[in-house]
Amino acid sequence: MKFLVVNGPNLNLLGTREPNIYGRQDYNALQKLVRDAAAEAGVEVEIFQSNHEGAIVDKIQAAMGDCDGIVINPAAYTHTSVAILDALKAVCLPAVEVHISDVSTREDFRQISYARLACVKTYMGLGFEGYRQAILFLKDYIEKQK
Ligand code: CA2
Repeated sequence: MKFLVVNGPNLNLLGTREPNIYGRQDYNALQKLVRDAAAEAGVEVEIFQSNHEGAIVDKIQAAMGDCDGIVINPAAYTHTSVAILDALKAVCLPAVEVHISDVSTREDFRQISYARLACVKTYMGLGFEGYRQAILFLKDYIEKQK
């Protein structure tokens, strides 16, 4: 079983600013947590980060036939991107949405999530741990579908 983990714009800068919201750990630490969680779940993982909406759409499309599920933190594109929503719907792969912060308690403009409409579950406000839980949940979810 193989999962694609997608991270959207500016998440490559984790650990450099806003530690009160996103913590002090950097993007390398996040990638390590994701790889460790995948090993724990016994799944293969590919991690992708981009600051470009079209590149994220291309990567989601490329997952069709190559991956069994997607974990996605679309970052700011969560709140704006119908293109990412459509790509998630088009590939028909189970997807889980992750946010490091608890977007439900933040600004009004963060209250809409387009990506969520194509996701089977959302984890938010758990810091990096949300990615681990998403990977474990997705493995379980896919096995139950069989
Ligand atoms: O909480 C999350 O994971 C978010 O997806 C993070 C996005 C934000 O736009 C979403 O509303 C919630 C922002 C990621 C920006 O990451 C930064 C990294 C370093 C310094 C500042 C921001």
